[in-house]
Amino acid sequence: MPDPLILATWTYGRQACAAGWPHLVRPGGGALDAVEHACRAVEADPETMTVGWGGRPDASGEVTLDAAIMLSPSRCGAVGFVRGFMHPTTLARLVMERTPHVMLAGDGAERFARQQGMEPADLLTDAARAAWEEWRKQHAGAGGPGAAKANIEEAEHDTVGVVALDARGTLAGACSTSGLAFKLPGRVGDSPIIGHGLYVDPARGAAVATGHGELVMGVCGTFLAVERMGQGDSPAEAASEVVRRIGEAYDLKDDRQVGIITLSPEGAWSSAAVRPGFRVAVRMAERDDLLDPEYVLLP
Ligand code: SD4
Repeated sequence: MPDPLILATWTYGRQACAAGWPHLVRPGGGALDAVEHACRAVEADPETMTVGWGGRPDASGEVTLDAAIMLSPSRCGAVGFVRGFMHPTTLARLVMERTPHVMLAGDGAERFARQQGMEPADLLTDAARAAWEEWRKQHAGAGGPGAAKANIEEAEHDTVGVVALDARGTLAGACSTSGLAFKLPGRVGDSPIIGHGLYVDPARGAAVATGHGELVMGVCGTFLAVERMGQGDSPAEAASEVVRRIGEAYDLKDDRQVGIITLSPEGAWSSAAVRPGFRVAVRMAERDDLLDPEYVLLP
C-alpha cells in the first residue's frame, strides 16, 4: 500500500494540502475528494487574488474562473470562463460525474451550475476591484482596458494545482484559477484544458502546471510530463524536460514563469520551474513542508 501524499502549488499550497489531507486519509475518502477540497479551500479564501473569490478580474472588470479535475483519461472534467460561482473545481467534478462531456464553458457551464444547485456568489472583492481600477488608470493612455494584449505583463498569476495519491493507490489531480490578471475578456489558459494544466493517467503518473498558461499550452505541458514518465523518465526528469521544452520554444527573457509538479503512480514526485519563486507544498503522514522546486531552468 502506498503512503498517502498530497502536493500543491505555491505558498498557499500548504493551506490546500491542509484542507485536502483529512479527505485523503478518512475512511470513504481518497485522492479525488482530497484534490477537490484542497482547491475549494483556496477558492473560498478572499485574500488569494488569483483563485476563486477575490480573484483579479479580466480587463472588463469581470472575474472569470477556470478549473479541471482528473482521475484518468476517461474520467476527467473541466470548466472554463465561469462567472458567479465560487467553486469551479466542484463544478468540474460535476461535469465529470454527471455529464457525458469533459468540458463546459461560459453561459452553459453557469446554467449547469445552477441546475446542480450551486449557490451563485459575487466574486469581485473590494481589493480586486481596486487593483483593476488602478490597472485601468495606468492603461487608459494605451488604448483603454479592451486593448490588453494576450501576453499581458501583469504577472499576477497563480493557479492552485494539486495532485494526490491515496492508500489504495488512486491518483487524482485538480487545478483552479482566475487566470491571468486583467486578461482579455474571453481568454482561457491552460488550467481547464486536459493535458495542458492538468493530466492524470493511473498507469503513468500525474502532473499539474501553473504560471503563464500560454507557455504550458504550447508544449502540452502536463501531458508531456506524464507521457515521459510512462516512457521511463523519473518524475524529476519529466518535470525538468517540460520546462526545458518551454525554454526551447519561447523567448523567456522577461518575467515568464511556469511551475510543474509531477507524481508517479508509486508516490515518487518532483517539481521544476522556469525561474526561482515557485514553491511546492507537500503533506504526508509525517511531513508538512514548503519547498523550492528540484530543478530551475533559469536560476
Ligand atoms: C493561466 N496557468 O490561466 C493559469 C493561471 C495562471 O499561474 O496564470 N497561473 O494561465
